[in-house]
Order: sequence, then C-alpha cells, then structure tokens
Amino acid sequence: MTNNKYILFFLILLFFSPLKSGQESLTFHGAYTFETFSEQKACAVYVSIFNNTGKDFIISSVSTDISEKAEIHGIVIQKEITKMKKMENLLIKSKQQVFLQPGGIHLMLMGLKHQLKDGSSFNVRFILGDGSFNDVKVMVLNKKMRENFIE
Ligand SMILES: [Cu+2]
Repeated sequence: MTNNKYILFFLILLFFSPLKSGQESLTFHGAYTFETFSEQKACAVYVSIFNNTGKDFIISSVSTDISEKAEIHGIVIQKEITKMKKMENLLIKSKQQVFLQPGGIHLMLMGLKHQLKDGSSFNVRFILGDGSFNDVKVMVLNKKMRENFIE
C-alpha cells in the first residue's frame, strides 16, 4: 500500500511539475508593463523566463502588434552612467532562469500605436533561434505599482 502511494505521488509530480522532461520549450511567467501616458511612445516589458528543458534556447527576436518596433535591451554602465543597449539575441541555457526586470534586461517597445491602459493586456511574440515561437500575454499595471518595483 505504502509503495503504491509512493508511486502515485511521483506520477502526480511528473504530471504537474513544470520540470518534467517532456517540456519542449521555454516557459514565460508574469509578463508585465506599466500603463503609459497619452504621448508616451516607448515602454519596457518585464518577464521571467524558465528553461526547464535539456536544451539551450536563443531568443532571436521579439514582436508585437502594439508597437512599430520591439527589441531586447541590456544595460551597460559607461562612466557611471547606465545606458540601454540593444541585444542581438538572448541565450537561455538549459535549466537556467532569466529575469527581465527594472534595472536589468528588458524588452523595449518603440513606436507605441496607442496608449496602454491599466488592466489591459497584449501579446508579445518571442521568436526562437529554431524558428519556433511563444506568444506571451503581457499585463498592463497601474503606474503607482512602479514604486514597488524600483528602488
Ligand atoms: Cu530599453
């Protein structure tokens, strides 16, 4: 009886665990941006990316309907000034997690086609090096929330 329970427990784990080996691609969690004011033409998008697979993945580009352009940006510090720099791609190694967050790597949407309102959402497509893609829902948060995210 105990043995069966043990097996059942592991079957359940296998079934529900995001770490199961059957997973083929990257997992994206909690994508968000902040609401924009009417004349704002660019915004940053943040997301947590998990690679629970046995393979490395490269995110080669991103795109969305809501802006003319979308890029992956990193941060470089030159003479004590923090600057954003376009990254040609983003490598997510096997079993690695990468957190796109304020002050670090982020997506930059430029040429916003409309104002982003608190509580709305839109999709960003992450295009991978092998030609596959993931469509990720991005939540638009109230800008008052920003204070909780930035030091
Ligand atoms: Cu940027």
